[in-house]
Amino acid sequence: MKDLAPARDRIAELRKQINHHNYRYHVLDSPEVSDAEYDELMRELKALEERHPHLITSISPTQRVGAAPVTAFGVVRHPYPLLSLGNAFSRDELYAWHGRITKLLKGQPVRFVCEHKLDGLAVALTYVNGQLTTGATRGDSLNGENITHNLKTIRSIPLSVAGDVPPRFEVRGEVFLPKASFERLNRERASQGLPLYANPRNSAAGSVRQLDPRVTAGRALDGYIYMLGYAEGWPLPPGHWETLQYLSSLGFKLNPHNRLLSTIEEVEGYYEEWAEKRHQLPYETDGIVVKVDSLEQQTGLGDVGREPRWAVAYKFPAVQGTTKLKSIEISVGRTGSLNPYAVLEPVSIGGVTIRQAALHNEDDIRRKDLREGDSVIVQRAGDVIPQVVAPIESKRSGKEKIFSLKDKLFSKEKGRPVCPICGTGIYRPQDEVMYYCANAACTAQIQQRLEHFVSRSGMDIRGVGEKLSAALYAEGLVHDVSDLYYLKEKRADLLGLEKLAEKSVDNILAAIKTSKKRPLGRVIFSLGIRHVGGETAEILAREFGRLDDLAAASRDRLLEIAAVGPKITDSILAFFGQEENRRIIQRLKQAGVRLETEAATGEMPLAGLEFVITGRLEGLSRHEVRSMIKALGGTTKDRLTQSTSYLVVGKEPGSKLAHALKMGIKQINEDEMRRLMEPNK
Ligand code: 5U1
Repeated sequence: MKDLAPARDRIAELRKQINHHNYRYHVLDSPEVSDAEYDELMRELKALEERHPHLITSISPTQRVGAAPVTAFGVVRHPYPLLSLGNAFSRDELYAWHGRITKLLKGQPVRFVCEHKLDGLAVALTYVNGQLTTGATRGDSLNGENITHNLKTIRSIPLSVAGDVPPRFEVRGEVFLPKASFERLNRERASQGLPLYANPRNSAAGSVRQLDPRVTAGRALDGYIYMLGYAEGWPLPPGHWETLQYLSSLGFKLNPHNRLLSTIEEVEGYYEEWAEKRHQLPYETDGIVVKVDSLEQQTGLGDVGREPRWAVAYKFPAVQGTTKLKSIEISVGRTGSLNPYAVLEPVSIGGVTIRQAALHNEDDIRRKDLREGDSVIVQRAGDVIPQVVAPIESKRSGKEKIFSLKDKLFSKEKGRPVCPICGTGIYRPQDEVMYYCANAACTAQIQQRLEHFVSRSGMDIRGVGEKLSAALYAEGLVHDVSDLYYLKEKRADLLGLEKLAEKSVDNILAAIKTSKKRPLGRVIFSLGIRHVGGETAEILAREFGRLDDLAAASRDRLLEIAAVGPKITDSILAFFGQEENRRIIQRLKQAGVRLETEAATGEMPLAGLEFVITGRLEGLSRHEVRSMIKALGGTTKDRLTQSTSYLVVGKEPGSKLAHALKMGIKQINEDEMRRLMEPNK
């Protein structure tokens, strides 16, 4: 008989390590290894336990599914456990899974449903007599947290479903925070000195598990349903795919990229397609889920532990890695904020070399206890700026340096900390986490302000990007944003700049001219007033109607606006109190930039028009588009009807596009929508 001692010892060692990492991750929020390294340990343990099943105990980390529910929310007992998924980390493992199921199914033909595996929070929604009665997290698979009130704030979750529906049924899905909302949320949290969320998954969980549903409601969460949990006393369709179509017909939101495939080679093709394209998706995904379509075959295959045999998660290559934090440097933002960033020993993560990562503010660095010279876990999440997740404390030598922004920027010559670009003194406003350069004329600030002004979410001046705005400034053609509108007088100087030819110069001048008619909310946002983001700018535009009225507003008047607190008020007053800013606004006005809302000028170009939106728009959030349409006299709806005037089609459109084609509803893209928004000429 073979000696079992080595396997037993290795299993014990792996369990110890995994339990330690679970504790660091879930309890201390201070991981020492990347997700990929953790997965590797878990995989080795599972493989050993499969080979030696008599060594499995109920307290092995492999037997645990999810975390115990937080009782503050109330506990929901799931009538059927919410299973988790086994993983395949390579092509070989996918084929091994396929081999196992085809053997068990004795060579019967199998069809597969492929879906994206979202990095969010798994939820179960129960409907009784067509009404949403309970929404719960997975919890420990049998008992979840009751988060009904919070889930009800997510617009894509139907509160009721009509028609021929089972008297009691449960659907399961994933709630997530789209990447853009995740970045926005973290930016806001950084400016408020709050701890940042490490990834969209944590932020979705954090947003849904709020005791106050109003907080959840403010977080732009979304959700896809991925299966029917159960349907009491109801004949089920024979396959998962048809069940999904049925759920879609009831109004549940399904991922439009789900696909029904006939061979494992096609499954592999689906995986490869999305391994490549996943960074273009508006949400985070860490792999695909492959499910056997036939429910009869699913039942035949059954479960192993808490994982169904009939499904597997085929994971994309890791997006975390470990490297060295060489130093922490400081850049200057458009408001003069001094932004620390990490300079890393180059590391390849998911095929992209990462050299730098955002660090947000000094408090965040302290909270994470990041030190110059540390070994760190770095994460890349799609288009999101790479982040340093945590230091690996166990790898410290003692030579690592604790970071202090003031020490870093200390000038011996001047005897105090100074801006790294212009050498002017720095300051930290009361109750703020950021330090600022005190010189509004600092070169770095001006360049950043220009870049912000011309950006897509700003005045959207196509053709004037980062490089050209830097060149315009360096050549002395533009000193502040208002100079852009006088460039036509300097046409000859533009030729040759950044290799610009006649045609490009014409296009740029035309784009600058077009931008004169951007809605007032955009103009306010583009001015770069500290703490005034896109949404606040929209609110200010609606509230005041004219930039002059906003500039003249008193402290009391500003504080009357619900969304404007003392911090934003102070910042607005300081901005318009500066002579230089008033001069810039005067020049914008003289150049013909519209500084009033359409409502203020009586123009309502969208009056009487009804819009439905599908897919992701580039420069605007859904919320911004809706409020812009409303401000211009139009209405938005969630569903297509005969009275829909236009379907606005963004990137990755959903099933509405096909419906619009069938119903003969006109479709327009984002640019066409913007053109409609321009005032009647
Ligand atoms: N898309 C998708 N995600 N996901 C997660 N489908 C899906 N199915 C799951 C899980 C845990 O579980 C079932 C296969 C039971």
